[in-house]
Amino acid sequence: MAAQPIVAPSMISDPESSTIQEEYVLPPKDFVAALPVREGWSEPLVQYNNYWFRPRLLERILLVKQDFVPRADDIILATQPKCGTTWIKALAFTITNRSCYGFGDHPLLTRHPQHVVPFIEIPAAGLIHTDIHTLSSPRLLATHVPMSLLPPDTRSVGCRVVYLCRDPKDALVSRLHFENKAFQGTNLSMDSAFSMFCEGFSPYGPFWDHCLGYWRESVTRPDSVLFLKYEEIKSDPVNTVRKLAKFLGVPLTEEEERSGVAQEVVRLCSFEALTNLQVNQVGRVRLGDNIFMSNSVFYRKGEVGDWANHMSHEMGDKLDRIVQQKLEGSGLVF
Ligand code: PAP
Repeated sequence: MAAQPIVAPSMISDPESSTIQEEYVLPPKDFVAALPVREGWSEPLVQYNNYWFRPRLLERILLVKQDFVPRADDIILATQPKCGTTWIKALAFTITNRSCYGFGDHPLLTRHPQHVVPFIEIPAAGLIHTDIHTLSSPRLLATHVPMSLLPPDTRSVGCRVVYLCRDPKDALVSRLHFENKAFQGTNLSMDSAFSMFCEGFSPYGPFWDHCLGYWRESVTRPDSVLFLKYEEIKSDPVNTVRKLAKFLGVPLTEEEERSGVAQEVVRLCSFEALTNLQVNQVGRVRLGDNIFMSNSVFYRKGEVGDWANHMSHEMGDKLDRIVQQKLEGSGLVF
């Protein structure tokens, strides 16, 4: 892709932190190359406006911030990686398209959830190149971008955003497994991943700031931003489907309630059902021009509390204390 200049105001403020950082008018590659860099994860990360990113992805994020034209009826599924992106993609896709497909011949029986909802900032996500600008409305899109780096017009035009977060301990364990499995040659230990994560150094981290940005937005604009937790969906998936359908403007009808549509959606999108399908066991997900991940890498255990099998209770308590302190006064708790 040809480098394009980032035309941006010289100073921007980040609502998720007190950081004020200068933005330069430079081609993204050069701009990103000049940012602070730190090693530790499968690839060095660069820091921009308080957050840590893979350099190539940050280039994309900067371009998207400039080029993405949001539409009022866009639905954006926002997550930090490993917090349930695959699941929320499956649920939102099934809910919003339920008038088009029956459960017997549903696209999710033959397509990976990552393929049916494209990422805004990751080009060609999915098997086929997906140009999100040519998708018909209403578009269902996904992003890992922090609230402060979403194109500002997503707020002004009133796009609906569903944010899904997860207990940071489980998100960290999931991240560690993903890094070691998906990126050849990576062999990170729990100890080193833990200390980096606790310092706020992780892809798209600090974890807590990412959550806080969307949390605050959901408090001030509850009609536009729905804040969900992985654990809540696990404990009451049927109610989550109802809540999601209502928020997305397609509430379940009485007839649908009677015929158990919410239960069907939950079943189709469940970890057990998806991992039993061949499409989720073999093949690859395209996540960028030359980046492929095996379809199965997005499924591991799909459980709440698996952290206890991978870190000590002292570590768990320490991370809880850090997160509690960072979220203090916000009303958000894990
Ligand atoms: P991404 O953000 O990189 O796209 P994401 O889907 O958030 O990936 O992360 C995968 C996690 O979601 C895995 O968690 P685990 O490592 O703790 O097991 C994966 O198992 C879980 N997951 C994927 N699909 C589902 C599902 N249908 N229900 C519940 N959890 C799921």
